[in-house]
Parts: sequence; structure tokens; C-alpha cells
Amino acid sequence: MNLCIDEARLSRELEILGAISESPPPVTTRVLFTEADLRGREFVKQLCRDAGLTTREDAVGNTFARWLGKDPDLPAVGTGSHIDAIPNAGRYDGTVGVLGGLEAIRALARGNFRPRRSIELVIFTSEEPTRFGIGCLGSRLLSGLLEASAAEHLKDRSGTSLDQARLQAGFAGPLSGVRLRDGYYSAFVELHIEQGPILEARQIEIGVVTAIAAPASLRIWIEGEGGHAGAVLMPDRHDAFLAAAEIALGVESAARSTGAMDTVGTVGVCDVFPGAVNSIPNRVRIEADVRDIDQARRDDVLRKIAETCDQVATRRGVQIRIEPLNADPPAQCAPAVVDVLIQACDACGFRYMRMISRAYHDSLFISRIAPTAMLFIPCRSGFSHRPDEYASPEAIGQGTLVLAEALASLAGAA
Ligand code: HGY
Ligand code: MN
Ligand code: MN
Repeated sequence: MNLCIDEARLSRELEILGAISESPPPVTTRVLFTEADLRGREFVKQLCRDAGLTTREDAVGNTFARWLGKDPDLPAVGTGSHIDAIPNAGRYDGTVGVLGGLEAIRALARGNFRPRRSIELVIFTSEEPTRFGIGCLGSRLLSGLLEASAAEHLKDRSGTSLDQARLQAGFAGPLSGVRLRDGYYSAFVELHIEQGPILEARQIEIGVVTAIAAPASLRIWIEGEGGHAGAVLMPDRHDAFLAAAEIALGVESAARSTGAMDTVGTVGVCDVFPGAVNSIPNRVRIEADVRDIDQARRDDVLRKIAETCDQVATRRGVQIRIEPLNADPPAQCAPAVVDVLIQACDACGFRYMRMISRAYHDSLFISRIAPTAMLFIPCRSGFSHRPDEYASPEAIGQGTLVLAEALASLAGAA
């Protein structure tokens, strides 16, 4: 097909969405159900309505914008990603898949393509774990990987429950109604920045994702003994922060110990109580993120972290409690959908490479209920989850063009 992507419009929309943030530009922060998140949702929904799509939202805020096909009763072809952003983030993570997906649909309509199967754009709620500690909240509920009963107990750091937060944001109805029926999508494709340096380094336009790494995250609580920083002698201390510091170093050494480059471990959250320079920390909460494409190797790292916690607890005379947040299996992308993406790359004349995704995405969970694959585009130096995250209008346009070709192929012509 002779499709044309409106790169200038797509870039403008990404800029506008990027500036809908709790932080001043160039930083984007858009945490679940904050005022910025709700404004961002409204902005994208209006663009979908302007494009003639019918929109709906479910009880947790997953948003669907459907281009009705000639055979509306057939399972639709899905595409989409997320628009929530962690603190101090960039403006392309997730949004390229949402606004690129919308532009792919608009380009098909401008090219007088009419789909046989409906094509549905999805904005997944809370892909980032920032507010409730677990990532992909919306797609976990859609795929049934997270039961509504378990989700209802989630609370954020202020003690607000997911139910309270979503109702305040205007999303009512039972969470049990979020789960999609089997066969709801005939196929799903997510466009996303690579969040790594490989495509740019090899000067390849498109990454065709064949597998998504297995993420796990832990919350670790350390209870020590507080006291006066001047009066308590060193041998008498049970400093919760120093115990946490040893555990954080243990996360790093456990990840390195597998010898595999695919194993990664990070401690990205550390709350110290009472947080006064002259008071010995008596309570610390840290959160660890452990991933690998090999689930058994990842689980080995989790076991090593637990052993480290036991040793530190004994040696330092502190109490340590591990609260597992998630430990998901990796996803294999559907070969049939991967083939369609490769054919679309060939049709557009772009170089591509098969690759795994070290970041997780909503496709990790949608792949449980529909044949799924992902398209990556290069981002500058592989930077992501930081304000200097950047993907060029040309790269975004190329990814969007391949996506449009793939959606047309998967939906069939009316
Ligand atoms: O952490 C991730 O992999 C995703 O960006 N939330
Ligand atoms: Mn992210
Ligand atoms: Mn993302």
C-alpha cells in the first residue's frame, strides 16, 4: 500500500502529550490517576474521537478506541501501549505506541483502506509500577493474570487503595468486569522505543521482538533499632539503613553471579525512617527489580537475595521481611505475528532484526490471551526512563509505517 505517515503531526502530538506532566519540560512525570495522567488521557481520547474512533474505558481506566471493521463481530486486531510515565522520565516510552498506533490508523484511513476486522487502539492503565508497586496493572487485569480480588487490596504509599484512587479518577464498576473474553483479539502488536542501544548502534530501523524478559520485583522491609547518632556507640547499633545497603549490594552481586548478560538487578526505591541526619535509621523499605530472559536463572537470583537477607539479619541483629510483588514468566511472541511484522518491514524496505525485550511491556500479559508481537524503533544511545530519552521523528515515522502495514495485513481488507 502507498501509505503516508504524517510525521510532523505525530511529533507535535508527542510534544504536547510530553508536556502534560507533573514536572516542567523536558521532564515528563505522569503517574497513575494524577491530574496530569487524567489530562493526558483526555488529550489522547479527543484525538481518537477526532479520528472517528469510538472510545470506551473499563473500571480500571484501560481505554479502547475502535475503528469498526466491515465484519464488526469478528475478533479485532489490537495495538497500543501506555501513557503513564515514572518520575523524571522522558516523553517517548509508551506514548510512541499509543500516538503511533493512532497515526497508523489515520494513515490507513487516509489511504482509503477499510478493515475487515475492527482495529482497536488501547491505552493500558498503569504500565509503570510507580503508584501501586506492580507494573502492567491494566493488562494484568485484562488478561486475568491478576484477579480483581487481589487488585482490590493494592495500596499506594499514602495508604490510598486502588479502588479509592480509580473511583476518585472517575472509573467505576467492578474490577471483575475488566477481564477480556477469550479470543477478544485475533492478534496484538505493540510499537515501542527499544529502551536499549542495539538498533541505533547497528543502524537498523526496526526491531522485531520475539520474546519479552521475565520481570520480578520485591519489597524488603528492614526493622533495626533507632537512637541518637552521637550517643549510641558503634558496637551497640542495629542500623536498618546499613543492613539495607548490604542487601542492595547483594542484589547486584546475585545478578552478576549468573555470568549471563541477560540477568539484571536493581534497587530503585529506598525509604529511610526517621530520615534525620542525627538519628540512626530504625526502619528502611527498599524495592528490588530482578529480570532475566531465563526464568530459572532469575528465580536463582531471587533465592540468593533471600539468603543474603537471612545472613544480614543474623549478623546485624535486625528483622527483615521480604514482600514479593511480582514474579512473571517471560513471554514468547507469536511466530505468525512476527512473520507479519517481518513482511511489513520488507514491504516498507526497512532493515530489521529479531531481538528480545529486556524491558517488560503490556504485551507481556496480552500475549497470554492473544497472538502478540512487538515492534521496536531505535532511541538515542538507548537512553530511557530519563528526560533525555529521544526518538527521531523519522524513526517514529518508520515504526508507525510498519505498524500500519502490519495492522492492515492482520485485519484484512473489507
Ligand atoms: O520497567 C519496565 O520495563 C517498563 O518500562 N515499565
Ligand atoms: Mn517504562
Ligand atoms: Mn514502556
